[in-house]
Amino acid sequence: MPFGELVCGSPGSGKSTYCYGKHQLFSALNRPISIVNLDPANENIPYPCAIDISSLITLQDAMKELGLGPNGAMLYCMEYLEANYDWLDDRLKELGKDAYVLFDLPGQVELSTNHESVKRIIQKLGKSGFRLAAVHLCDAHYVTDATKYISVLMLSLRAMLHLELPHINVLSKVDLIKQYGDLDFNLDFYTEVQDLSHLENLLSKASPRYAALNMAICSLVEDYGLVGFETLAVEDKESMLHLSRVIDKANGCVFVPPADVPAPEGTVDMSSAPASQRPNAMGLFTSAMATIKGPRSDARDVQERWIDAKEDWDVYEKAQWKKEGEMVREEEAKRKSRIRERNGPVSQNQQNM
Ligand SMILES: Nc1nc2c(ncn2[C@@H]2O[C@H](COP(=O)(O)OP(=O)(O)O)[C@@H](O)[C@H]2O)c(=O)[nH]1
Ligand SMILES: [Mg+2]
Repeated sequence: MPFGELVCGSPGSGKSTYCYGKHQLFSALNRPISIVNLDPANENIPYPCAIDISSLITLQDAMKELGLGPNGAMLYCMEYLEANYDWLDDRLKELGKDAYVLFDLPGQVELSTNHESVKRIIQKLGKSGFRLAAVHLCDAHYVTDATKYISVLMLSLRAMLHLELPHINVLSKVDLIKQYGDLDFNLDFYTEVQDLSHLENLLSKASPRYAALNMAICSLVEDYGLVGFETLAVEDKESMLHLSRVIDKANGCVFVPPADVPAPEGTVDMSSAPASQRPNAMGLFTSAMATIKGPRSDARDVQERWIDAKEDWDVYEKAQWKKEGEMVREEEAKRKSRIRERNGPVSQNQQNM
């Protein structure tokens, strides 16, 4: 059964960068991954693209042919894709049944909040067997200001109600948050969306005329009780791994490597251990339902890493990377000296093998 993510969010929220980061992570983990670019305005695509909407239609074509502006042309492109869904379906089938597909959406928010084409494309994907989760990226910059935070809550809620998918809201670029100044509350206040009445003072100060309206929006968001956020710093491996676990859990994906794929280096071979000690590869449901624990799984850890002790952590991680680099170099030198001992002097070509 193919699984996938619908990566949405405003322009510049980090969608394409996230897709590229996830491609690197999954490739390193030997997990299959394909990326479908559905943004006809995406010119410099950073990741290897399995399917690109530009081979069906480009934004420029739509603007030129129909005399539309960029926004209207974007909506037209999505309607065109919906009308030519078979084009997408044929290419997705070529990726196989075990594909894991990221759909990189355009940044126009109306596509995930009220325009119907993307929603109908999602329904068609569902009918052809796809298990999708929506990953909605919101720039973490929004939490530095109470009124902006309200707008991102509304946007997230609207997207959740419209797309009707398992949905994960993500505060992206959390590594940059410290540079926007001090937060009024701890990060977990913003990620958990528990008691928005605490925002009242800030909202009355920021825009007294709209304080009542803002508080009404807060209570609406609270009444639904749907919105919460994960965090993401795309270059932080722990952050990417945590988000991947959350998404796997949301769309019910449990990755089982194909039988012919070698286990990653360092995996302990338990095949000859008694059954009571071997990991239970059949217990898929248990692992899907397990609580997600680990570094960066708690907003308080994220706060410490990127806000409270950012400089100390930067120094620590740099030292760790240096150590890792030295270990890799040492291992490589040992490997080459083993080859030399075995074969006598070797050519440059053999050394590089
Ligand atoms: N510091 C930092 N920058 C990021 C992160 N994710 C994306 N960016 C930057 O944000 C900008 C916009 O990203 P892009 O992926 O093009 O956004 P898109 O329009 O949503 O596809 C680029 O300059 C990225 O390098 C992140 O996690 N941390
Ligand atoms: Mg993009």
